[in-house]
Amino acid sequence: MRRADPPLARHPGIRVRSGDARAGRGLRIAVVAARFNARITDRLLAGALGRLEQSGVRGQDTVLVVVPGAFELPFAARRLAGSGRHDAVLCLGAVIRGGTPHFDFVAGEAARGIAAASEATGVPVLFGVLTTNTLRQALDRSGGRFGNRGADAADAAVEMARLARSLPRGRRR
Ligand code: INI
Repeated sequence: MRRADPPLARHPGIRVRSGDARAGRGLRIAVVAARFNARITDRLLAGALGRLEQSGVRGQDTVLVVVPGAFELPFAARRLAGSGRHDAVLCLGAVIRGGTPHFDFVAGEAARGIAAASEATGVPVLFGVLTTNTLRQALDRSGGRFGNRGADAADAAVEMARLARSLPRGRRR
């Protein structure tokens, strides 16, 4: 737990649990990618798959599911997370604001549904969905000057999958 090391130095009795984003070997990760705005989501996907490979996740342990748009991400995420076959589900999409309220419905439902899929299954479901005002902003965040949110979400998937394996499961309600 690198970032919190200084505060912990004063509390030596505290046990820390955190996941290591570089420890992907042996993890089974499902990736769900939206086709809408494919120019952007292809870049997010390339970033995510590259980062998963770098972290040690094997190709045979990775499943890719493609859905039409961000609105459909929660459906696939819920099925995959509930299957018991994946340690984490990584959702990738790009919602770019147009001139109508459509953006708010698609982005809002994607976020709500992805969180609900994780809550319902106890499996980490990651939000690698760009919500931007312009195409330029989306390009900047999908392998441009502000990094690649797909790769960032892949790091978070590995970290959370590792953390999930180390945390107590608790009683079922
Ligand atoms: N889907 C996206 O992934 N991004 C968008 O920006 C978008 N916009 O703007 O319309 C979008 N719409 C499609 C939506 O996700 C569903 O696929 C469609 O409504 C069918 O349910």
